[in-house]
Parts: sequence; structure tokens; C-alpha cells
Amino acid sequence: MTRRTFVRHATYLTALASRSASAAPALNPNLLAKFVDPLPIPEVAKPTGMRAAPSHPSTKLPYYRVPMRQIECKLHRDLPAARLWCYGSSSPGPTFETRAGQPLLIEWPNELPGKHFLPIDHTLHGAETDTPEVRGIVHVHGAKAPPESDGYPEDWYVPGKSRTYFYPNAQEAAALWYHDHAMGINRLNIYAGMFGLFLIRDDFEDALNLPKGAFEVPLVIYDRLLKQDGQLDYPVSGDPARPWVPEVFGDVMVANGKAFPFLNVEPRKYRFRVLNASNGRFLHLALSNEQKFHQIGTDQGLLPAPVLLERSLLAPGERADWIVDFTGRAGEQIVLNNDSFQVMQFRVGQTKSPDTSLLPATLRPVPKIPESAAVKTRPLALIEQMTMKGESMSMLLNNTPWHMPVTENPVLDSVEIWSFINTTDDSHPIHLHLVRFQILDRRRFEPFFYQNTGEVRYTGPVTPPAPEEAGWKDTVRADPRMVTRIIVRFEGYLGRYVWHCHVLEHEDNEMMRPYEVIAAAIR
Ligand SMILES: [Cu+2]
Repeated sequence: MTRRTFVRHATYLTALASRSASAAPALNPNLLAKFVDPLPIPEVAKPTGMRAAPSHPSTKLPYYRVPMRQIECKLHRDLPAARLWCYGSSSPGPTFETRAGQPLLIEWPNELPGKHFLPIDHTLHGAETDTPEVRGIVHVHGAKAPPESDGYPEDWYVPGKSRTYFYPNAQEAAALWYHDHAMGINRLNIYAGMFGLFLIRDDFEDALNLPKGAFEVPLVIYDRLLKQDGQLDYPVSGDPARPWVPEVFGDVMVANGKAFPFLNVEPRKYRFRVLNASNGRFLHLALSNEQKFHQIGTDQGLLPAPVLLERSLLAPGERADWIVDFTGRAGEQIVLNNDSFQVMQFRVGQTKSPDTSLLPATLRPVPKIPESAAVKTRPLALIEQMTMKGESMSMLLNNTPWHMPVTENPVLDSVEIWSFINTTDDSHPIHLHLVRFQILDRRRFEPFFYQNTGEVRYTGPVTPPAPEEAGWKDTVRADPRMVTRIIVRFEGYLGRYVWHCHVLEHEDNEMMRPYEVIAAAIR
């Protein structure tokens, strides 16, 4: 048993202990009826009018208003309604349907109540006792947005306040998503339900004639712990002064806001826009009939060509664009599984509307950025700090806590290689704001030698990214005891952004750093 496996196990036991001590007992998910709720499809956000563009007041842009709110919503037919926090009136919030090159404005008013309902750890940076309990700030994950609209974690605001953000959408078709990013409580706000999809479309994608309309379905998948009264349960450590836990793993799989839902499908091709919105669970998704499916896109858009898969691995924050063909499966009931957990069920009906959609042999070229284009390589160590008792204390990027001065300062439009040297026993999904990047490779190394000498000694071969990762990415798995290299062109805007681990418990405990895109002259 590795230390991490032990901690996972210990966390689970702690969770059970804390859960049985809480007001309502823990829910045994095996007692919940499976596949009794239809898969909800989040509504599409509608603009409420036109407003002046920030830099060109004569240009009017579509204006959306989507408040952060508390709602009551049943996560399953047989459970009482759960208290959730969300955007608009559902969790996931409304899906934004946007076009490349068509900018828009979104106002995100904070209409949350004055008290948090999940366990805040006041020892975490940014969540001290003199900081308001309830804070929100929205980040559109994967958006090439100016820094003042990116949702910097310290730009949070309290109930009664609001922000209007400008999204230029000057980027290729992709499935982005929006979620909370408030410093020190991000994991709690997202667990409470604060996320939704933000789809960008463009003419290139339209011309491919992929399945669309009712045959293109968002699948936002995440795990939760629930109590018997239907409420969310967020585990705590044994120390009331420091309730933070290093990871959260739920035993109830939720898709689009329902536990174990079903979807009626026709025997034809479907496109699924899959997002792993879990706090810490890595998804390994497969169909119960061992049917293969194609992945056509990743975080930042289409792959060069479809990749045939029988299993799809998605770290928290990652997206996959799938084509699943139910042709010839009329009458079958197919379960989407995540390891040993059931997620949802597809019920294939008998009738089929004409399917004129295509699965093209080639999709969108992804021109490789040559390594020779890089002006700088940054070795960035991923570190887990332990207490004397061997418990996780905090996680660090580049061995540097959040509050220290910026160390990553790429020049606008320059290319850099970032080399994540993961000394820990965990896989960390690393996300850079603002940019898209390509994965170069992964390679095993000796963590102990590195920690003693600062030198990377490789012990394995260079492994290229899997075919389904070989497109434009914004989140990459930095696997344990591996050096993972990405190549990035820092396009878009000057200014302050962040990069962080997308395991939310890590992110909230120092595994996030500012970075700054600078002009060449001031370097
Ligand atoms: Cu991490």
C-alpha cells in the first residue's frame, strides 16, 4: 500500500466518521434506485439585451445576467431536495452557446446567502477568519480572456456585489466551462454546484456536419458524498481547527445534476460533450457493452482525426468530445461506467430519425509547435509537504507558495516549454489560464535523487502523449514520479493570470501560482 493509497483510505474512514457524527447519517448509494431520473439538459443561456463594449462604447454586445444563487434541487427521485449553490437556477448552470469571433458580456451578480454551508478551513491562505465567508468569482476555464475578466482568485466579491466580464471568444470551437475560483474556498463553492458549460462554435466545426441539436448532448460528470436527507456531504479531517482534507472522493456519480440518470437515445450517432467536474476523482469512462467510441476533441477543440477508444481517461477539469454510434443497438440498455461505479444509462429506442451527420476521417489540423521555437524551458517542481506524522500539509508548484512574487513571467507571443517535475505520489492535472498548449512528452525520473541534488535523472523512456491528448489542451495530467513537458505560446493579453492543479483540494492549499505575461521590453 503506497502512502497515498493509505491516505485515501484514511480520508474515507475520516469521512465516514465525520459523516456519522453529522446531523443526518451517510447515504448508502447502493440503496438508491438506478436510472430512474431522466438526464437533465441544462437550459441555454439567453442574452437579456445589448450593452456597450468595454473598449468601444459605440459597439453593442450581447449582455447576459447570470446570478450566483442558492437553490433547492433533488439529486435523485427518491431523495429530498438538496441545498445547492449555482449559477442561474440549476446546477450545472445554463450552457452558453457562443460563436468564435463574437464577443459578449456576462454580469455575474453574487446573490448567495451570507453564510457558507460547507466546512471552511480558516488556516488556508485567503480564507482567514477576517475574510468574508461567502465569496465568489467566476473563471471561464479555457477562455482567452483579458486579465480583468479572467476571474483572478483574489478578485472575489461578496453577496450584494456584482461584476460584468467581457469574453472576446477570439478562439477556435471548443467546450469551455465556467466555475467559481474564490481564493481558499473554491473547492467548496464548486462542490456546492457552481459550474456550467461554455461552448464556442465556429464555421470550421459546422462544416464537419457532426451530430447536432438533440443528438449533441452535454455530459457534466462528477462524484458526491450525500447524506440520507439528500444533502451534500463534504468530508472533514479529524481536526476541527483545520478541516481541510487532501482529496474528496464521492460514492454517488452525478451527471448533469442527477445521480445515476438515464437518457433515451435513438439507434444512431450522438455527440457527447464530456466534462469531468469532480473535485478530485479521475474518470475512467467505458460503456458496459464494451462498445468502442470515438474521441474527436479535447480541452481546446477538435483533434486532427478521430481516435477510437474503449475507455476515456479524464482528470478533473479535462474535457472530451465523443461520437458514440448506437446504430444496430435498438432495444439495448447500455451503462456508462466509471471504474466500478455506474454513472448513467443509455436506453436505445427502436425508432431512428434520418441520420445525415458524419464522423469525418480527418477533423482539424493541429500544427505542432516545434521545440526549437521555445525561448525558455522552465523546470517546475510539484511538491507535497508533509507533517511529522506523515499527513499531507500542503502542495506546492515550483516549490513556492501562492503569496510569493511571480516567478513565471513569459513574454507576450513567445513560446516556452514548461516541465512539470512531479515528485509526489499523485497525478496533478495542471491548468494554465489564458493559453492553449500541446503536450510534448512524459518521462519517469528519480524523485529522491532530484530532491537531494536538484538534478533530474531519468529512469524511463520518453513517452509521447496518447493520441486523444495530442490536440490543443489547457489541462494536462502531470503523473506521479514523471516529468511532463508542455509547449505553450503565450498569446492574447499582457497581465496577471494563474496556473494551478485542478484537484480542487490541492488548488485551495497552495497548489496555485500567479503568472504574468509581460512585454518584451520590460523583461
Ligand atoms: Cu494536485
